[in-house]
Amino acid sequence: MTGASHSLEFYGWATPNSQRVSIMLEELGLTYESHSVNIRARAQFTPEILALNPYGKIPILVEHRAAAPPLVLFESGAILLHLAEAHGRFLPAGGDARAATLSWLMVALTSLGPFTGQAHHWTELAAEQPGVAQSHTVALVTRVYRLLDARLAQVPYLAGTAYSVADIAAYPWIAKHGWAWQELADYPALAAWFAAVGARPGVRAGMLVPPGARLE
Ligand SMILES: N[C@@H](CCC(=O)N[C@@H](CS)C(=O)NCC(=O)O)C(=O)O
Repeated sequence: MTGASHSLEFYGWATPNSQRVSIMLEELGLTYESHSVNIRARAQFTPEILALNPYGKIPILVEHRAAAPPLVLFESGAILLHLAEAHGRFLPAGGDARAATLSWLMVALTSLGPFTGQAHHWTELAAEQPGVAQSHTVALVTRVYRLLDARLAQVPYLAGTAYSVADIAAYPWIAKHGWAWQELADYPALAAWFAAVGARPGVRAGMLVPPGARLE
């Protein structure tokens, strides 16, 4: 739990990158204030948000500290790593286990998330929906799903035996499998992992932050 001199403010919406951080906050049992930034209403471009993240994106985490200026963090991966290291949870401190966890975290950060986001653009959001763009981006996601399914047929969690930031970074994007025309039934090990991770109280709670936020 945070102390009175060390409070947290979370800025997010009902989006996968945002849910990564709210899941982590809930998994750690931290107290935080949640601010809604409705990206469909372009709230990410208000002066208040741009002052925190000049990229104009969520999630953002502000850590108020007694003896130092506030620490303002953006980029979901950077926030996950900061919280994992600050609290000594969900990321091994060193050695092979840490290296493996970071490898799978990077797959989630640099392939699963961005590829699914691009697929979603072409399958649903774009005014024009060229088949070549759809098939290209969906194929990129399919390759990642096959990778994750094969991995999870061998071990219970992405990093191996322990639940980690890699699972937290991947889960909310797998929840959006429909964005990239994926069927979880085609990936039995990934589907079993998705059910197990999704049953965790911290994950269930984190997926509902900010309260009432809806992307559609
Ligand atoms: N690499 C960034 C991506 C953040 C991102 O793209 N956030 C989306 C919501 S999931 C957003 O703010 N979109 C609004 C926009 O790009 O204007 C991260 O992992 O935090």
